[in-house]
Amino acid sequence: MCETKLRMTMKIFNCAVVFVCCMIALSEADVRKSKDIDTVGQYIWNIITGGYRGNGRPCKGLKEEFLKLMNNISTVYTRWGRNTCPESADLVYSGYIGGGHYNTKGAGTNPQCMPRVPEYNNALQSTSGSRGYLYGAEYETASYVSAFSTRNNGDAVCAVCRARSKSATLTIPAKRNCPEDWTKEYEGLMMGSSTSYYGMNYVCVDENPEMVPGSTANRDGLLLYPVISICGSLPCTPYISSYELSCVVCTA
Ligand SMILES: [Ca+2]
Repeated sequence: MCETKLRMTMKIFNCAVVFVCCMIALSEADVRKSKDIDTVGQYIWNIITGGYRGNGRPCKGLKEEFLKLMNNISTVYTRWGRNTCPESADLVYSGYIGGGHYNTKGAGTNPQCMPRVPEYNNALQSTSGSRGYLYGAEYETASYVSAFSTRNNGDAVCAVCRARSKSATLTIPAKRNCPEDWTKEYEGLMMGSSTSYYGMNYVCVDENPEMVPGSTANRDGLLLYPVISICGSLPCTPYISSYELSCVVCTA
């Protein structure tokens, strides 16, 4: 059995033991009669922390197993516009934002976080025939007043981040804060294509964007523009005409 399968089997076994222990606790008469969720929860926690039935059997050591399982839970998101992750997350890799040319048909609409060093597999070097082109991205923020203004034409970067002990990622447009019980990973500016060019998926670019040093030469490629709200079907107020939209990335 390979190591991965063995680890998975162990996890399933551990979960099964926790489940059985919880069932033992829930079978106690006091717990069955109780409608107080705190009482039930305390029984389960006692099981997990080894406090049930003589401090150990059959559940001794489950606290460590439980915490180990919790540490293995994670969720992944891309932090657009930065080389690093927030303190709450580990860096998986960093790279360059890539995608289709702003004014060319046939490109993918979903920007990619391209690794710094690619790996090719028996690649043929050719532009003949039918091929899709993938470019690097530039910030198009000449008229922007914040940190973005000094990044105009800068080559855009990204980081893929793994948030520990979290299981969900949510990007909310037009918000700077997360719902209750969610953790804010970063906030930023909603960016996408210009109304004059081919469409692309919106991305939430960090409010303090980084770029490749010395990259402000205008070489185009995938272009990242601020996105504004337009009144009509979108109600104003509370939305405001032509305001650049914020965004926030949350985990839970
Ligand atoms: Ca550039």
